[in-house]
Amino acid sequence: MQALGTLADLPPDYVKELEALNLVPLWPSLRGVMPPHIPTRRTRATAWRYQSVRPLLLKAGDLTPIEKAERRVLVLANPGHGLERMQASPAIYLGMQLLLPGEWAPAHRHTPNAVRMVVEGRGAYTTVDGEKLPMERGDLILTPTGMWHEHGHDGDQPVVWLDVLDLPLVYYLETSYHINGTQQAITTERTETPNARGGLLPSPAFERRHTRYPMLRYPWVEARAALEQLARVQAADEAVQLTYINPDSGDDAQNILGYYALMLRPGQTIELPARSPACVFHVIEGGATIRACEQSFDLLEADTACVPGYEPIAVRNLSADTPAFLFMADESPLHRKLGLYERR
Ligand code: 1HN
Repeated sequence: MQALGTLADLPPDYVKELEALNLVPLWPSLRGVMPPHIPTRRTRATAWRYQSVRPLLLKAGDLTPIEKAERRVLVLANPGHGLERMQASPAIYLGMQLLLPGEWAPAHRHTPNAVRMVVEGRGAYTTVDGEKLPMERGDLILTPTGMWHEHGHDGDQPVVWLDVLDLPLVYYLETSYHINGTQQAITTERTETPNARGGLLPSPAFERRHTRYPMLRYPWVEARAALEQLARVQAADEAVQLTYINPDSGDDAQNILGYYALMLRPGQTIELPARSPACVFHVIEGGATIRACEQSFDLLEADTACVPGYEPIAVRNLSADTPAFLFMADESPLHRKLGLYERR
């Protein structure tokens, strides 16, 4: 391939003249922005151990009162992007949030979409547009774009959850902002939210409710039972995987990031093909080895890892006797909508 001209090939006076007019020659940078065959990825395969994060998060609880933090979070930042950018991948933000008994993280709404995966503790709740949602270990709680949300905690032990947001993308698009609110009046309080089950949807007053986000809490007990049921009927060498969907439309639960629950049978290894979106693994129960980018991470309960796009990934259950349960997040809804989704 013909090597392209560089900036140094050009007369300095000419380059200065361009600069003064906000002009840039393309050819010295063309290969950089569009390399041959495979994109340049800043995202590095990275793992965060809960055992290391937890004491530092609890210390943040001592050091910084909730009033001084609003959201007491340690961000899982990918060093490949630079820690100050607070991103795990091009579109994924990850953080571990701590709420102590009696604390309240005040109401706000914002343009980025968020979900919470509950890691530890009982008694906390998130109120989303007036709906009070209990937070139990492994539950997935949605706070979609524009919806009011606040967190409270009636229990007696610290509660920790993993926040997943599409903040890096929304920020890049110069569309990220928030609005503070006042404590929401609770319009819906129930421990059991009506869920889609067995292909059936609640239809109060004989009408199907077509709200944009009909389901805001995906209880882990339901997801786990569905995985076990799928494992019973599916071929032993196939991945036992469920997608968190909007039960009304059948689409992904959110517009930008995709969320999945994965069960690894005892001793099972699954090989995921190289796909364009970056993805995140978080262990709910058991343990798993993630192999990608010539690295290998043994993840135990509540550990989290991310892998850049365009890399094949192997996921192996660390145990030969018990299943492992993982939560996954990826950028595939975004890639599909943009027509960039690729599987190699
Ligand atoms: C946010 O609103 C929450 O509501 C958590 O708990 C993490 C990170 C960036 C921007 C907004 C929350 C966040 C966030």
